[in-house]
Amino acid sequence: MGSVAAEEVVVFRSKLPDIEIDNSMTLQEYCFARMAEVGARPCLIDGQTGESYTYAEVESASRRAAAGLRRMGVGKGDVVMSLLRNCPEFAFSFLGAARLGAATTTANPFYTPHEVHRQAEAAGARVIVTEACAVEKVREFAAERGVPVVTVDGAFDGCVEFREVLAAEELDADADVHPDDVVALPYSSGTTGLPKGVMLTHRSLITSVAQQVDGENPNLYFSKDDVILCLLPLFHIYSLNSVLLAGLRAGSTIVIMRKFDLGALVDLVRKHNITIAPFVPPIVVEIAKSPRVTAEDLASIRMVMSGAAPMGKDLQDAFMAKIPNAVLGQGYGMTEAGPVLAMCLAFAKEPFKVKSGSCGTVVRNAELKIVDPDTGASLGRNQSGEICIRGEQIMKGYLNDPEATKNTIDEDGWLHTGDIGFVDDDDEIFIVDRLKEIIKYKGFQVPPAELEALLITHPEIKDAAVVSMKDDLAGEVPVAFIVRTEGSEITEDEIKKFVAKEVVFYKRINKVFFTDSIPKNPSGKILRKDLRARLAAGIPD
Ligand code: 4UU
Repeated sequence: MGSVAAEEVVVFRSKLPDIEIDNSMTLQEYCFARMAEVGARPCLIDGQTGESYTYAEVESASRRAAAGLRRMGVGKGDVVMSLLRNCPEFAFSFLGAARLGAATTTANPFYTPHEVHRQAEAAGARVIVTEACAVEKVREFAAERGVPVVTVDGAFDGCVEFREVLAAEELDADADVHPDDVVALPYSSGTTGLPKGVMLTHRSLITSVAQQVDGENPNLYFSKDDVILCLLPLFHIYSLNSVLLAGLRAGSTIVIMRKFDLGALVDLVRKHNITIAPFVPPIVVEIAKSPRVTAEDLASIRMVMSGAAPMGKDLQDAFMAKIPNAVLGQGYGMTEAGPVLAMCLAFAKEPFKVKSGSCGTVVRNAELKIVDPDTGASLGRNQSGEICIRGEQIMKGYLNDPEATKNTIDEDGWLHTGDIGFVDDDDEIFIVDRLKEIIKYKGFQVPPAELEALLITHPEIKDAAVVSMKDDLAGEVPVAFIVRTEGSEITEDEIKKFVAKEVVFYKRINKVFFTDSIPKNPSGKILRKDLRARLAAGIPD
């Protein structure tokens, strides 16, 4: 039967022809391949301080960071944890580690100590690079494990300043790196369970970036003259891949913004003549709605990209009315997919006409299929099913978790996204639902399993289930169904506070519904669909 089904696979491809991708080099060689041409051009600009680094300076800083990290004991196969808001040092450290054949595991500096420790421990971090706002969170862990802590914004007791790391002589030669060595190790819960280390190799990231910005007619056309706003957090794969790495490869200027603020954003756009603005839907909403932001403010922007969460047609149309001269479209990514599966073809150098609400067309040099989630049968156009992707850009697997890897990438090499969507007559992809349990708060991952595991540690909670609820501002928020232990009168407020102490702000429980039991299937799996249906019907208990 397997072979019959295999013959019937309907494969969707880009409208752009495949290109030659040399993914046998290292990621840093690939990103700096045009150094002779761009060396003296501005590469990174720190939006806050105005400090600017040319391509040659960024390359040199990455060689010095490599040497400095090596002095601290980092070598091939090791992991550096980057716990930073956006700053130039993020790039120096990431590229420096890559030169040593080490991987960077990125995490949110606003994580709680508990969240940071868990990831640092699981990833086996050898050095932690962080900043003032997070340094106290890692102290204890670092001391216990003998892990050096590097800070980018000042001196702290017992920590090394990034300045000192950079004071090293440039690394003479990069480590001998194999294309299948891991270079980035972001954490994602994927289609189910707890966050896992996603092994992205030099080969996967080069392939992904090339699929976007390389070729005679790049799908995502960034040029040397473009100025890209790096506002989305670099610790998330969207910004790391499609802003930093893609921007470096294209020789563009990248303006780094630490945190979102509409006024500051407008100032930066005006000051630096930003041409490309990668956003997430909540930012698009805020700009579309703000009477303070005018078309004139944003006049230099020629391209606005949205991704990481759904953007409906209405929002897209409302935003386009605000900046009529820019192209607005979506990218569709998933950490495990390398991350980009699909990109708006109106972003191409020779653009195609596209529809509002579509999340793009599958990238070139890749195959996409839609399967019936129940039967696994491959579906044709305009039929909704699970989106699957295949190509050299996808992850090598989850770190130390062959079981989860096998459940995500099947034996034919197809990565199952857990997203439900269809491909229309013009090869455009529309996402309509999600099969997987992940909740996306403004594009950030909130893994229900993590919150459930935490909730049931409370002595007064017998059982718990966390599902998403629609929210105008955040897109989705986590809500909990709780079964109290007998005699317990624990309140909604107490439960919310209990969770809030342990998790980053966007994982906080928004609402609690008390119930007698959590619906489960015979093997004990929570029937989230039933709970979501209860919410939708407005009768949660
Ligand atoms: C509806 O969100 C991401 C990566 C996003 C990305 C990356 C590079 C966007 C554009 C780009 O250029 O990764 P994760 O792992 O945090 O979350 C993955 C999930 C997807 O499976 C899907 O459910 O986030 C959702 N998602 C989207 N949903 C991502 N993009 C979209 C989208 N529309 N455009």
